[in-house]
Amino acid sequence: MQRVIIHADMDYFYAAIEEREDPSLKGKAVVVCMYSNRGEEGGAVSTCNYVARDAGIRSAMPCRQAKSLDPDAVFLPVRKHFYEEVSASVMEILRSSADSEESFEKISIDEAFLEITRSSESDFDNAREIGMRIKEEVKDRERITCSIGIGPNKLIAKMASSFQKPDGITVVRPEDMEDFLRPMPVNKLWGIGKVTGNKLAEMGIKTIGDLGEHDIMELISVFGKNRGTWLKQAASGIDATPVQERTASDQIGRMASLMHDTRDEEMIFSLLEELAVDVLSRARSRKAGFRSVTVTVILSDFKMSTKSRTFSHPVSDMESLHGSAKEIMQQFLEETTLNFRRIGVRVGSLHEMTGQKTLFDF
Ligand code: DCP
Ligand code: MG
Ligand code: MG
Repeated sequence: MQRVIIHADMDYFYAAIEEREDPSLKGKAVVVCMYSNRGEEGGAVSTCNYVARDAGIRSAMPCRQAKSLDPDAVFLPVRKHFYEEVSASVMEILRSSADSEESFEKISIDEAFLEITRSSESDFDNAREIGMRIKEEVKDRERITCSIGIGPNKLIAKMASSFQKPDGITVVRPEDMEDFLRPMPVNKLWGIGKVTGNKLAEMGIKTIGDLGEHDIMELISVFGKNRGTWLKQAASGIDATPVQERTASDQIGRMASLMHDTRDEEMIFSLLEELAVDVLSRARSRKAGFRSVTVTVILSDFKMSTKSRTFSHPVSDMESLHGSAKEIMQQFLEETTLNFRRIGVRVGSLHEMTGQKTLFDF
């Protein structure tokens, strides 16, 4: 079956969140800076919005240089905890659009791959519709934009998402893959860094098309067998690597925001129960028992904490899950006076339960 993969990447992520939080920033150049212990002078640009990019400001540039490029730009310090929370919400939207829990792969704070082979029925027009829906949902729920790339594999999807930025969507069908890649500068090929880029330039290879036509034996003699073969294949858009959650394949979890920041126990415990019911039904549909229950809370200061309970043997009943989740939550409530913003429930150390009856089967 023809694979269909989406890569989604948020636009100017940290700066977009700052813009959303303070509408007076709209239209201004916004630069988010990672300040060092030398204070404002020693920092580097983490990211900036597109107004600032028009002035030539870029990620990793010294903040001092950014300031000289646009003295009117607004400089803000990085608020990592806050961005991580927005990231978690975005990832939930993306994960729920993938074919299954397992066909989702977060690759950084603002980007992920999703396989949609099944839900698109391998049709790239359907895939575009799914991509548009994701963009709308991210915009509605988080009030930021993202760019989406769709292709027959991860390599093409990743390169397609950066083709039209910001707020773009680019669909590359298998038959258009080579035309899409051929004219691009070779250092745009995903996986080529500075060192390889420089070596290729020395060899007179400027575009991805040049690389695809280059003698494979020469590539192998310069880069070694694995890397040389990879370069040749990647230049033709060949990539068979699966979309795979890198961590947490041994876990099932869900997080959600409370209606507003609160310590109201009724609100917190009713959401906790809803999450536990959802997690349990997913565990059961995977015929999985579990040996650990973890509760995560994000407080009003955006700090995240987790606590777990471990059982001596795998369980799969509501009482074990919900009962321990409630106990853990009670402990969190006793430990802090802050309001709760988001909560999550997760089960881990999954065990296959095939052939065994669970309490639910009776
Ligand atoms: N980031 C950082 N330092 C860098 C690069 C990135 O701190 N050198 C952080 C800030 C970015 C976030 O990671 O907002 C995501 O990185 P991206 O490369 O996706 O860049 P942006 O989302 O900011 O912009 P774009 O619209 O190009 O995706
Ligand atoms: Mg981004
Ligand atoms: Mg990114």
